[in-house]
Amino acid sequence: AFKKTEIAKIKAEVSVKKLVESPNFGRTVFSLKKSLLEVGSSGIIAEFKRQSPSKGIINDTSTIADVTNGFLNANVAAQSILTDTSFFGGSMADLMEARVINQQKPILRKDFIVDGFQIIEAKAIGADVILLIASCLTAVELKNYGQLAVDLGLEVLYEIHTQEDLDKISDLDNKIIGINNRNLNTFEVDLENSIRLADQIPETCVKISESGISDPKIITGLKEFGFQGFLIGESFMKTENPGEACQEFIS
Ligand code: IGP
Repeated sequence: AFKKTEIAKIKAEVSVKKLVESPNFGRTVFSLKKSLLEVGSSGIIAEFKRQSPSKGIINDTSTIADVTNGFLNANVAAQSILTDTSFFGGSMADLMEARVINQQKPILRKDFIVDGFQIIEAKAIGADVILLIASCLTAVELKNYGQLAVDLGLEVLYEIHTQEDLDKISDLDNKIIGINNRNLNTFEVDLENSIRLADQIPETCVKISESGISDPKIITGLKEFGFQGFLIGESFMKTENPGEACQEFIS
């Protein structure tokens, strides 16, 4: 007879095997870094977000297909898709559906990654980039999960909110760093947070400012501090036509 732990291990191996055999697993990913640094890039990573713990329902009418097409038309640098269900009402099905439509720009799997399995899953559902939130993980986990993602050919967006978060990331050089303007505990948004932490990040990194960006003028300002990427959800999603709102923002 098998022990419980042995059964769990076999089950995990079977499901990993399934993921590895899925058609998306072998695809070549689109590089977020490349897309953000391209000449003439809008720098905008537009997020599909139905709801959030801080705002409740943001949009429950727009479909993932419409929004994906709209964002691509607006010439975003990349798409972010929440796959967390309990807090954000997202799903892996959303990401898979977007991947079928989006065959040209990187897709970020936006979720709380706390297990290597989710990284393998990310590749299998068609994501190009995973999010690692420094405040949710230890320095060792950040390193190991980062390495696993790279081994799978994925890119990593390391999200920080404080200097302590930044200090947890080893070998900062050449990494993609996102500064979240929203405090995940209090939900308070402070755009100055990006500016405060900007010069603590090496020049070799790609710098992204996340959350609370509600006006194109904010982007102009952030660019002066070296930001190359801008992660925007609510400003687009709260409108009836997120794609159009994104287009107006960019032009
Ligand atoms: C988008 P906003 O304020 O434009 O909707 O923010 C994005 O930054 C935000 O959804 C986010 C997030 C996260 C969500 C940033 N980090 C971590 C869930 C988990």
